Amino acid sequence: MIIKEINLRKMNMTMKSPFTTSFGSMQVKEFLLLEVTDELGNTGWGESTAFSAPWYNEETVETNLHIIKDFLIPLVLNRNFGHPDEVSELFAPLRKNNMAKAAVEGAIWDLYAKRNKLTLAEALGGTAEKIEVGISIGIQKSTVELVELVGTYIKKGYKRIKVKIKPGNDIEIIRALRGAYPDVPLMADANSAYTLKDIALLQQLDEFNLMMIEQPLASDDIIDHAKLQKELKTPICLDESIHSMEDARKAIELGSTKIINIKIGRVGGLTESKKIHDYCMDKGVPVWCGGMLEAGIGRAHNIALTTLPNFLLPGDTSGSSRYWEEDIIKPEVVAEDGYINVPKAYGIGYEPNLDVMNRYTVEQFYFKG
Ligand code: OSB
Ligand code: MG
Repeated sequence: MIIKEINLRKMNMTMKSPFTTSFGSMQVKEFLLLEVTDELGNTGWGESTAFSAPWYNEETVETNLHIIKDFLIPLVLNRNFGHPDEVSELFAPLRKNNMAKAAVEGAIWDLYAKRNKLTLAEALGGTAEKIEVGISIGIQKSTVELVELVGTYIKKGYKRIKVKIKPGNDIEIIRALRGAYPDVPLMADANSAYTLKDIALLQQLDEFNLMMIEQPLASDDIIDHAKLQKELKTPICLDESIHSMEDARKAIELGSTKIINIKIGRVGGLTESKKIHDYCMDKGVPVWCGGMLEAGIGRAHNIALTTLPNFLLPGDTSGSSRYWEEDIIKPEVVAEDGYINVPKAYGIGYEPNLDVMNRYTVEQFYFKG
């Protein structure tokens, strides 16, 4: 499989509503899309999950553009790959920039699956025909509005509700949600908003029977999380702190986390995601698939990954219509009663909707081998 052409697009789409975390609010989503073509004319698609500004991690759309154009594309163009696992090996000498690497690697995984007449799920070794999904809800203007909004998503059948918390916006909202919905599978994501000074406060969450608390402490920490976990009944799930299977191993060995959120971009691609999945499965640590407010291409990759057997908890991969007026794939991703059916078509299983895609493309770069 020789990579002969790459088309890189910079996209700009606006979400239906702003998404607010402990860092701030976003509604406009800029991101990169990649289409790779092999010597036989097969194609594969990848999406970068870096945001416009470096608040979730250090990468941005512009740093990804630089790394992809100036370092990654020169490595893959004209190269003959036997298997997509070779891509992350090839990228290993370049430090970090995981979201940039994952976008290129993801496109090559899709290409490989299509060329070999496999679904991406099959190429990864996944078997589930449908996946259970939850929803991640940003910080709202008031607790009353949040409780009402959560109610609408429970009615739609989502299998797990995640809400964002931050200091001053935590115990009260969880108490209100538990009061209104005593039995719903509920969890909270802090996006690193707390420190060990908040142990007593975080212990108050223990009475609400949360499935987990996601990334309560610093994005680069695994030591303090281990201290915190010893003081909490609620399981800790790490998101921002995990960039590789080695990070997962260390965090699990230290007792910093009992559950891992796998995001393909954050860990540098599907090959590393699978390694984390396999390691966690061996250790009896459940994983779930996180989200980065993806458009259709990235969402399709998340669905394929989630078919692996240790994705035991519902992830953040909701239907397209939860984010977008119109998505860039056809058909769009549909979540019904908390399930997404895994597509049967080869590769990511969805076609690019070129009309829609072109309308939201602000810049294109073409590379030929
Ligand atoms: O921490 O999981 C997170 C969105 C942007 C950045 C970080 C996170 C999130 C979400 C939303 O929680 C997940 C989604 O719906 O795609
Ligand atoms: Mg998170």
